[in-house]
Amino acid sequence: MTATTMPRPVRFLAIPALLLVAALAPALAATHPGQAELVREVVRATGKDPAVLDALLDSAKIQQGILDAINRPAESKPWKDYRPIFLTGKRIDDGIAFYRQHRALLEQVGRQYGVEPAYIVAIIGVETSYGQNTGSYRVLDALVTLGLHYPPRAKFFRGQLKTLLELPDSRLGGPLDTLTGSYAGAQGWGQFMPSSIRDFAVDGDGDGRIDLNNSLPDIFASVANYLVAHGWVRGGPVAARAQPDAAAKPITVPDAAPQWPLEQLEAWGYAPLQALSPAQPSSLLTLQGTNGPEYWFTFQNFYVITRYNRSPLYAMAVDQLAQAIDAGTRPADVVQTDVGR
Ligand SMILES: [Ca+2]
Repeated sequence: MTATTMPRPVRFLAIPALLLVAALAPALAATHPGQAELVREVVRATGKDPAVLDALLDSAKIQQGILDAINRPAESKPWKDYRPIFLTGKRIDDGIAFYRQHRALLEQVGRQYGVEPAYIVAIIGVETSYGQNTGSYRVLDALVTLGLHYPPRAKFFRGQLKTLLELPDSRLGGPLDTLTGSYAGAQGWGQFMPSSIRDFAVDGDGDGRIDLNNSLPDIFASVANYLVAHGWVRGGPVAARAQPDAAAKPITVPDAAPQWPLEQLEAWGYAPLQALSPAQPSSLLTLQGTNGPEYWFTFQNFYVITRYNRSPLYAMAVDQLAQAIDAGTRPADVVQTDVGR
């Protein structure tokens, strides 16, 4: 389906009919199903001009490519196939170069928020290859297509569309109808959805605006703030290899939230390969590695990364990319052997 197949509002009417048209205007003006109600809600919440909102929504095009993208079967690659996509030599080298180029700002933001800067860089690296690929879909098209024309996900995406329309101009990187992003409407170097822009984006450079496409201070501070707001522990471990013994108890967990003190997992037959506090709240993750199953202890900060993207493989890729970037940017006199990696 394309926008040209949608019913269009009647443009020409005899003058005597104008009063009647005025009475029916909201119903006739709606280009998209549910548009009138959505505009009413945004006006109620913000006092924005309904004519401006309607004009924005009228301009939104349903994009088949967006519907195709969301309908693609969810990726269920094993770790051995997922890892090579993100842990490429180029992505690691680019991350090291990026860190070196922006070291002062990254380390200042890292100190301010209590987030190791290599993790800020790694998230930006996995999301958009350090800002090189922030997405070319018009955000308005993406969220109108998924929010108003795709019932299976309408609840979530209509909410994101409503939030986008409610955001003050100072929280958008430019005029709303020019914004681009992923097929799901995520924007900027860190791929923030509108609700994340509303709740977690910050004005790092203090110019009174938040620009997640053009201001590195805003981008770095927003990613750091997102992590902190979801419980990042300054200096805390993320993940560490576990070595099961022959009688190790099989463990499945509902998500990556820490479930047990590390010593409980040890008692069940999983030995750490590096020094870790026995009381450290932990969970256990099993991955299909190149050489068979890999067992990992995961900790609070791993869980926090899964708040950015629910996939544990994503969180593991971010952790390993961050480790590689950290190893490549650490001052030479403090280089240590990272046991177990
Ligand atoms: Ca700013």
